[in-house]
Amino acid sequence: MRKERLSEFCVTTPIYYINGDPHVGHAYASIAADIIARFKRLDGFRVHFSTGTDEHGIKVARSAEKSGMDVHTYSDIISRKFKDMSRAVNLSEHDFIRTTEERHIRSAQALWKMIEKDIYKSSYSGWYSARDEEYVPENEVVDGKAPSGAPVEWMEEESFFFRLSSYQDKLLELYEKNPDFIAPVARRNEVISFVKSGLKDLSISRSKFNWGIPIPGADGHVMYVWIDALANYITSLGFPDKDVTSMMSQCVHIVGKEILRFHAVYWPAFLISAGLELPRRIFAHGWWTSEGQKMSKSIGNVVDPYDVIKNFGLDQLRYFLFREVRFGEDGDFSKENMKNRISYDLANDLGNLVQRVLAFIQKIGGNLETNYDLNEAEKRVFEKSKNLIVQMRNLIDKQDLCGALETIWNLVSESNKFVNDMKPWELVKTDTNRLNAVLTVLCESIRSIAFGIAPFLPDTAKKIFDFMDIEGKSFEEIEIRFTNQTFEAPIPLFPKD
Ligand code: ME8
Repeated sequence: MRKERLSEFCVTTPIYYINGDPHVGHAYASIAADIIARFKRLDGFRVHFSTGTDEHGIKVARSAEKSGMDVHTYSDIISRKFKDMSRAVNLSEHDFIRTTEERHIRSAQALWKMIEKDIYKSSYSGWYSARDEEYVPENEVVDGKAPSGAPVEWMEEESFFFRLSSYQDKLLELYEKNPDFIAPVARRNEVISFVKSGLKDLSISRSKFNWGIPIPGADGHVMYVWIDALANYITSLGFPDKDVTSMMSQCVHIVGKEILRFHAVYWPAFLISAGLELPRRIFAHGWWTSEGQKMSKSIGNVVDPYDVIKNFGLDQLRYFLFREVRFGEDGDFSKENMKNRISYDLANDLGNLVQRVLAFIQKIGGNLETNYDLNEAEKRVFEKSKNLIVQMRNLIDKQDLCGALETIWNLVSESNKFVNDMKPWELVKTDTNRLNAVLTVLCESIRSIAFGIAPFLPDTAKKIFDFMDIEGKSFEEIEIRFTNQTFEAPIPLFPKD
């Protein structure tokens, strides 16, 4: 029975700078959040899933200037490209937020008011990296460059500061009391040592520059782009008009490792200062290189998700990104590896299992009887199928997306082996009872597999659901046993050319 009130869950992607076109790195973070959102929805949760674009700041203003467009037109055009990418990679987001929207400006300003007790005015002078949108401490600048390799420039201006230094102990206590607040563990340790090394107050406004959210009551000052950007998460939940406490407490922020500090240090400090609820977890994922090199426009090796989808297929991309590399680690995007994954894991293992079993059932006219006892071998596969979602639940809650795929493919392999061992094409001539048992177990396994892959490969799962005449709307359907089922003749899921 469905629960009266659904449990809540929230997952977010970083909001992307609109200083260039979307590439596979952006698609990666977005698809990760989508997989988690889809899994939770199938598992009966009420899910809030947001993504969007980060449109203020020097970097965007300069890109607009370079393009020759006014910054509003420029923002509309590039933000649209990110929205189109969301469609192209089949995101199921509820909200695509733009930081130039009125609701967000109101929200960021309301947040500012709530942290005002920790804000003071002074002046700033130091090195700024526009590419990272970050001040760089003097001792980290080498040969005019930030640690990220981005050039820095000298800035001097009147600025508001946030008393970050007074949050050092509170943050360390937060990490201590909530060991899962930052994941993976190695990244958590990095954040803890950064905070232990001492926090300086943070400059959170700009006065030499106006492409940003105006600071309430301080003419000539706009918000530092990161305080503006981080506020997107609460804007999306309806702040300041709605109470965001319960969704925030269940919120997992998926971010790239390079922006973990903003999310795991500055963001909780702002939220504590405002008296708002903290998210449940910040998960930092790794970076993709392309054919062994950093993706860069000048090298010309930036992976365009549209090209990959055109050449290999969307579900193929969604599978590859999360099977090839453990989520949290860095990976290399290689076409050769992608071809292999598609050929072995998708076509040979999954495609073949579905094809051989469902085509066989269709050939013998379906109508499987279910009045038999399962023998040991049959029970093993049957139990494994039943446990698949339980195992996945645990892994998805740890954002172990690769582990979840491995678990599914374990069942795919075991099911293929079961077909080879049981030889239904011989049983059809010798033992109808056993044949029914074997085929029913295989249907259970394919159905569980279809549910398991649904968050990762939604189109492929839908095809299997259609072959088997299943709705595929909730994991609860796995509890319904097959009786007298007939099937459509399946078309190959991953045709080889
Ligand atoms: O940092 N590999 O935006 P951004 C993997 N606006 N992931 C990659 C990647 C790659 N090569 N390149 C980008 C910002 N990403 C801020 C965020 S959030 C409140 C504000 C992904 O356009 C990764 O998730 O630079 C990274 O964190 C995100 O895109 C950064 O996008």
